[in-house]
Amino acid sequence: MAPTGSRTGRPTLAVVGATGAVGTVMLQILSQHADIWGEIRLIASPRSAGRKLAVRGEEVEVVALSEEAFDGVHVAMFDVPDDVSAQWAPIAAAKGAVVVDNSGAFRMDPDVPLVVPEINPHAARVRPRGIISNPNCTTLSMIVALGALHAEFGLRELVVSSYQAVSGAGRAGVDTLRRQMSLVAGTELGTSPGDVRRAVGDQTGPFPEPVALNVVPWAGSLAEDGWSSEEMKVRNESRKILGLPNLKVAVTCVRVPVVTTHSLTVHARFQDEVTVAKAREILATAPGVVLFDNPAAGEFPTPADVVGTDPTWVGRVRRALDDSTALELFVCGDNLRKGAALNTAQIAELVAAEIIGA
Ligand code: 2RA
Repeated sequence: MAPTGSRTGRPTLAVVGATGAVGTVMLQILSQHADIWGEIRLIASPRSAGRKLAVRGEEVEVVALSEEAFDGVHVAMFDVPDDVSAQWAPIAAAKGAVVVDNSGAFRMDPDVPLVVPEINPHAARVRPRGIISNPNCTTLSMIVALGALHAEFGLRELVVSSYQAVSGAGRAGVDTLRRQMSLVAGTELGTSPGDVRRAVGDQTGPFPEPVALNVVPWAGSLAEDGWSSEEMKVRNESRKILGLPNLKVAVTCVRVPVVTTHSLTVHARFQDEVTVAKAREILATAPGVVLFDNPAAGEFPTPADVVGTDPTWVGRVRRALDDSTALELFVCGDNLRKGAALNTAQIAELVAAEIIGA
């Protein structure tokens, strides 16, 4: 085993970005999961240094991001903007930490594995740069269910629409929705063109349009030919995780007035004929997936019930009417948990098991 954690002989974990929306959930998850870590060091921008945050029932003081902050760290979970990860993840790795990074900085780097423990846990062991990437929350909100179906039927094509929660855009996204909701609550707005826009004003936060009483067909930045960066992430990451470099993928990303939990409609076409009975059997038994699908009883997943839970929830399972090789699904996943903090923690736990067993 590599050098051990200073307090208990177990690996030392650093949480970089501990004060953000995802960092907060990371600390909750670390407090709920089996206590495998020695020291848990909380790292954030110098602005947050000195704050105390609760983890494992103890108050821990946040230290400022610096090279020394990684002294003796075995595993570092990063949830910071792309440019901060691009600069600091290699520094942490050079100091001997295995970095599990939730930014977009390294996801498509061929020398950085992109890992979902239910699908490709083996990939986490091959990390030439000492960095493992965590997928984007939109990809993660559907990919566990699709990985299970792919293993049985052989995936050929995906056509996806997302219904993304505002917390995907961080605390600013949540603050924006709450502020706009307070401005439109109890009014008759939403009945004439532009009335919502006039009520909420120019402060649309991280979104290009008002999000209260609205849906916004946009997430991320402008990529080539009218696609958004978010849509390209879902395509490229799905291909990499599933090991299907030529998978056909068409995605439209939409922001909806939901605080937390991304939803997606998925049209998935496979190599062979599918049956709903077999698909249901796979989804009902796949690790990390809950099948909740009884429309006759009004039972299907919705963000209001899925938020705060770990699994990928699947409902509305149907065979395509015009293609016996395709399934239609409605999928929900908490974008801050499995979509970010949970998957990152699961990868870190895989690495810890490797370190402890070495
Ligand atoms: C979003 N998927 O929902 C992004 C965050 N990573 O905006």
